[in-house]
Amino acid sequence: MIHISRRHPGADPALEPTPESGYLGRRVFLKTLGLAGAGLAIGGAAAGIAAAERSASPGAAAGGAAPAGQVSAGSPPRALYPARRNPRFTLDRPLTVERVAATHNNFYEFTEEKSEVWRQVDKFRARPWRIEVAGLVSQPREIDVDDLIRRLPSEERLYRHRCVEAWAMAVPWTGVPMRDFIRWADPLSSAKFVRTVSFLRPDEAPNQKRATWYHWPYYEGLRMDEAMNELAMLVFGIYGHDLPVQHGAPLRVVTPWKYGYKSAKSIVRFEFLERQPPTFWNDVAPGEYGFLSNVNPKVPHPRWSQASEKLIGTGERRPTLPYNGYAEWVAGLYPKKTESYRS
Ligand SMILES: Nc1nc2c(c(=O)[nH]1)N[C@H]1C(S)=C(S)[C@@H](COP(=O)(O)O)O[C@H]1N2
Ligand SMILES: [Mo]
Repeated sequence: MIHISRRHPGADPALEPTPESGYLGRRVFLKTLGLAGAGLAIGGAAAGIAAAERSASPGAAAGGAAPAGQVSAGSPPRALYPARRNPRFTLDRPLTVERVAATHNNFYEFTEEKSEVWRQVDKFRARPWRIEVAGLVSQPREIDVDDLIRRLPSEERLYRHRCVEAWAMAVPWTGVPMRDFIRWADPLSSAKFVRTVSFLRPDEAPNQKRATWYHWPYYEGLRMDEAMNELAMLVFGIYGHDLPVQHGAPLRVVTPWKYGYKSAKSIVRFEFLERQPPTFWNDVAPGEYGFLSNVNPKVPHPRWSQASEKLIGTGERRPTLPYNGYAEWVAGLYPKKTESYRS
């Protein structure tokens, strides 16, 4: 965010992405030991599980159907991949090459260096993972991320992604419409905003330990009408398998009409609020990053133009589209014409 004029090292064909951490691999390992679903305390078992994950073949780790009997009690086993592709969302550009997207990331909890994030995630454990629902809801609760995912209707969508730094990509996300999650969460009518809080684990994310001048954990938020918009997604997969850590495993927000920093990764808590919450980047640099942060070619960042964007991988330049090309879905949310990313 702070750094703009870097080359785009994600385009370097010599880079190989990290193998996706395979929760299926881990589950298969637990099942082999007869421990699946036994609710074992992690601790001593962690090293063995991590080793099993590392040795799981990329094929085994690449998602696919959860074998019957390996989902938590109470959730019907359901194949998550391939998810039905929603034909309403088409692209005006080719998909970004998977390896390019997986090696060019903003994830400041690990490092500020985009080309290095994927190399710094080995200690991070995306499962087991609890999601907390708090604030103005009929009943605050906590749920295992896989339980949550299996309760909601999932689909694949091809979306553009536009970082405020003017790089862009186009990827196939697998996830659930955020509005279905919100209906499940059952907020009170007084809730006008939903705030997301990302993980805080300095021992697993090197920059949380090192860069203590940031206000960890990462916190973001949306207005309720934005979160209820058809476009807003909670994403758990990409390119037909679970998110690798660098893309925000196990669960992240995706709001394609907004600059990328609104799409918070690795979320542990959703809070429903009456008032607009502070956000991480706005607190870091209030003059540069606002709450709404809608993609707008006409409003330059104070330090660079937003008129065009550069596609990672190919380096192609394209004109920036209002709302990143999604005006049809969201322009009605913002009656004031001159609304800017700082408003
Ligand atoms: N928790 C967290 N979420 C985050 C970020 C971050 O640093 N931490 N960076 C944001 C920014 S600036 C962008 S552009 C996107 C990048 O997503 P990607 O790496 O999957 O392309 O994640 C967003 N979500
Ligand atoms: Mo970004």
